[in-house]
Amino acid sequence: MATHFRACNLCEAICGLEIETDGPHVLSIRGDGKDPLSRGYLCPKGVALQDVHEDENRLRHPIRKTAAGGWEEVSWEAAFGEIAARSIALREQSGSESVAVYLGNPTVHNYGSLLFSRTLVSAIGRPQLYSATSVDQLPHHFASSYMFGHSMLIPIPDVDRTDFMLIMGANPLASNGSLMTAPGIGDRLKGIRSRGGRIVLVDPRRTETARLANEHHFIRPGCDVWLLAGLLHVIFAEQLDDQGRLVQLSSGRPLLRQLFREITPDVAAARTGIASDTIRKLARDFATSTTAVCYGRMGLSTQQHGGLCQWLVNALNIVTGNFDRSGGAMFANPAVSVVGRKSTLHNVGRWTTRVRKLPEFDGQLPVAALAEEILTPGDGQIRTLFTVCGNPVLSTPNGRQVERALESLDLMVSIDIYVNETTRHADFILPPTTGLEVDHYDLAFHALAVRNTAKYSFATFTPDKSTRADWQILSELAQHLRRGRGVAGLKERLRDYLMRRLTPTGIVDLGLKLGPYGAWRSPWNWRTGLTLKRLQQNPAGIDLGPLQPQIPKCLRMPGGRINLVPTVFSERFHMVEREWRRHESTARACTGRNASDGSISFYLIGRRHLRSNNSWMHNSRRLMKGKDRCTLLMNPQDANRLGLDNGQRVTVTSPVGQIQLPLERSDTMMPGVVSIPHGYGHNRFGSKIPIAEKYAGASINDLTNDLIIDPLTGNAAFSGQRVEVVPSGKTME
Ligand SMILES: Nc1nc2c(c(=O)[nH]1)N[C@H]1C(S)=C(S)[C@@H](COP(=O)(O)OP(=O)(O)OC[C@H]3O[C@@H](n4cnc5c(=O)[nH]c(N)nc54)[C@H](O)[C@@H]3O)O[C@H]1N2
Ligand SMILES: Nc1nc2c(c(=O)[nH]1)N[C@H]1C(S)=C(S)[C@@H](COP(=O)(O)OP(=O)(O)OC[C@H]3O[C@@H](n4cnc5c(=O)[nH]c(N)nc54)[C@H](O)[C@@H]3O)O[C@H]1N2
Ligand code: SF4
Ligand SMILES: [Mo]
Repeated sequence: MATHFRACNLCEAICGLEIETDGPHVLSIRGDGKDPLSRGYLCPKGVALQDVHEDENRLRHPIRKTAAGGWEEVSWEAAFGEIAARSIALREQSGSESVAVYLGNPTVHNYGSLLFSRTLVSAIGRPQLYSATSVDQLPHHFASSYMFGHSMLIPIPDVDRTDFMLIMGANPLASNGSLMTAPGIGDRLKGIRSRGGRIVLVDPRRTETARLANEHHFIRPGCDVWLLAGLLHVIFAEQLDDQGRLVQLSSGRPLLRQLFREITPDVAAARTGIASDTIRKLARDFATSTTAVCYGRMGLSTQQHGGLCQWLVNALNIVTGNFDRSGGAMFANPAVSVVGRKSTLHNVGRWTTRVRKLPEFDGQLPVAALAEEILTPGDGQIRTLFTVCGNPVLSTPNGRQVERALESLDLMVSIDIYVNETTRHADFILPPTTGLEVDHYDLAFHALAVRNTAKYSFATFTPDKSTRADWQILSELAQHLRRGRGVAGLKERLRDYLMRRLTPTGIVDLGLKLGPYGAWRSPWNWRTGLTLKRLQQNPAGIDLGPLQPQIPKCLRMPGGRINLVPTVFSERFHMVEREWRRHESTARACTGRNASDGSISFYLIGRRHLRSNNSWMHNSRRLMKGKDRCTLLMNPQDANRLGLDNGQRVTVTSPVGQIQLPLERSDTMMPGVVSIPHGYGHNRFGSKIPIAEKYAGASINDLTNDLIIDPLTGNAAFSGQRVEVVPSGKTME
């Protein structure tokens, strides 16, 4: 028997786990009370790591699609060889822009794939790069790049020291926090209350998080920009803006004041559905609180005004002085830095998608355009696709179209642990070791955490010699793909060679030594500074203290100051404002009420459950058992108008598709708004995940329209799309 310590890699909370094993078996998984960040917290998914580890349906060998459409095992060598031969031939025929790579969410939860995905990309040449970023947090990166000079300078709410937290479009009690690594967030939020502080939640659903809030306000989906503008209006009008150090450290304040002159609380109230007195009071409470922080997440990013929202969240924190100081929004200072020296300010629009001409950001194209780029004939049409830890059929808009697109490819290769809704379209699936079988240092989430800590996790189990980690697959695949490219890319080859020799562990060792707490930082540091070895001697992790002010040193802006009003945002704001005024009467009628034909149209929003993890943990019985969670939530008033009972099957229709699922009446929903969780829809033919199939549910993304995006950033706008609901069996006119 042995006890192991590691960080959970499933979500952003990176909880410390204490795992007891007996030979190859897991005996128990508990929260590690000594972990300086999670202090013993874990959620049910952490325990379910055992289920992923033991899952018989998880792939352990590479497989190849047979001519009859079945699967056969192949050796790694044969798989790499054949993939490279076919891919190189296709690339020679149609150019490297006909190759695309999609990186899914778990890439970020695995330091090997995070470090080596670039190796695959550069070995292909200049493929079209897509990722889950553009169905998620792209607006945060976009705002950070324009305001602070680097897309990875993401401000984190200092939840442990704040006296006032305004939470918009996030449900940390279900999600465990995002762009806010804060394990045990429930206790941290309770901490605000017990210090005498306040929590205000703004969400079209009265969520699990509302139970911990002092106030909850329903907001019309997609209208947060007006609330934020209204708050700033009041703050400027009543001269509640802070005159401290940030005035010198930022530019554009007069312009900001000017921009929201006309967004009075009455205007904001009419547009958001929140009373004007509430808006006024919220602005005053926020601005006069000793410390305060506004935190806006998924619900604010995945909507048509995602970019504007994240800009205004930052602006609100900055002008009230709640930025880069304890209790406000702050930057982490992780042991391995993720913010390069070079600004990302100009990493935008250097190329575009072919069909809709959507601009690139930081090297990536919006994934809402992936399917049309595959399906539309012409020069540069995508014919080869590599997916790495991703399930775009369920996680990107217009899933049925994505499915058709994948089916039409000449070559598709998936690095994944399951045959699922996406990978079943692949010609090859290359399964990596995962979870308890891999070692880990969290490059991404230490950089987004509410406290500076560092932790290294050894692999709990030594994987079989015949298996490969994600980084090894990426690296070997890259080596094979490079063979067709002659001497070109010598520099990249050398870099790949060095990285391969170093391995992810060696790279992190270097990062730690050279980082802000590192042994190579200065001659005085070498005895006590961080090295991988020293980190490994502390299996629970090392505490590096609370967040510290980082400005102006951390900024990557040419003038060394924050830009409060980058032109792209003010221009977009003017445009949206003009559009609203032009359509004010129609826009106001769109409160999810009647349409002329008698059917009722609703705003659609998504949700998460504590026992879910995007689309891929539905094969764990311990997580899935209990009542069906893939339901349409609807306010009882609306259900009465449609004559719908609890549990009744309903048909939901959007301009791109139709699904059926059971109705759940719930007064937690704002009238006129309905909610469906994402990540379901496992009923597609060919999936090989039995438990998931039993709890198949339906996919919200069979309804979401790929043409509805945030035009500023290219992020998918899932929230606030329109759907119609009728009892199943009744046909729509
Ligand atoms: N309508 C709607 N759509 C959404 C969202 C929403 O709220 N509403 N949320 C969006 C968000 S925030 C995100 S992040 C995306 C997620 O989008 P994706 O990343 O595309 O989807 P996941 O469901 O996370 O799929 C992860 C895949 O990785 C595989 N996998 C798991 N572990 C490993 C591993 O260690 N190695 C490898 N190689 N593969 C692994 C799984 O089998 C699965 O196929 O979905 C987005 N889509
Ligand atoms: N249990 C669990 N945890 C997870 C995940 C999971 O699938 N399951 N996924 C992980 C991932 S990849 C991510 S990115 C994070 C996301 O973490 P969060 O950002 O906390 O995401 P959600 O829980 O989807 O909460 C989004 C909230 O926004 C609300 N909302 C929708 N539209 C609007 C709107 O227009 N305005 C406002 N104000 N609110 C709106 C929704 O009702 C919902 O309550 O969670 C991570 N953690
Ligand atoms: S909260 Fe996230 S990191 Fe913590 S145990 Fe649950 S899934 Fe793992
Ligand atoms: Mo996400």
